[in-house]
Amino acid sequence: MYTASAQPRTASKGDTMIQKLSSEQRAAQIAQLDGWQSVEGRDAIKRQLRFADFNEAFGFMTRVAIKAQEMDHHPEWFNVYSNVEITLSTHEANGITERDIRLARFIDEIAAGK
Ligand code: HBI
Repeated sequence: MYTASAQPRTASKGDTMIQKLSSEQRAAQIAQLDGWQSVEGRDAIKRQLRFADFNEAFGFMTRVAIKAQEMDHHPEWFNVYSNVEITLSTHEANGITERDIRLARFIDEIAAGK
């Protein structure tokens, strides 16, 4: 359950950023990402990442957390030691939107530089 964020949300319900992608759009966008796959039985995408150690994994999570807060769009994630599993979906749209793709692209960029 999300609490309203401190900043007033600029996106209106009609905002394309929070409109669910069509299955064609979703497939095309996922194809351009790195290592993401659809979640079985849910309109969401997930990716597993492995780092050198816990410090690297948590440093990565910190960078993603800062970006997520900036975007007001947050991942669902799970971390055990050097492994991070991330799932992205837009809860307000109950599916994948441009926000998820944008955050996934950011994650791919910083993971590539790890
Ligand atoms: N993160 N993944 C995701 N999906 C949302 O719908 C969402 C979010 N972070 C913040 C947020 N929505 C807030 O804008 C609303 O809870 C008000």
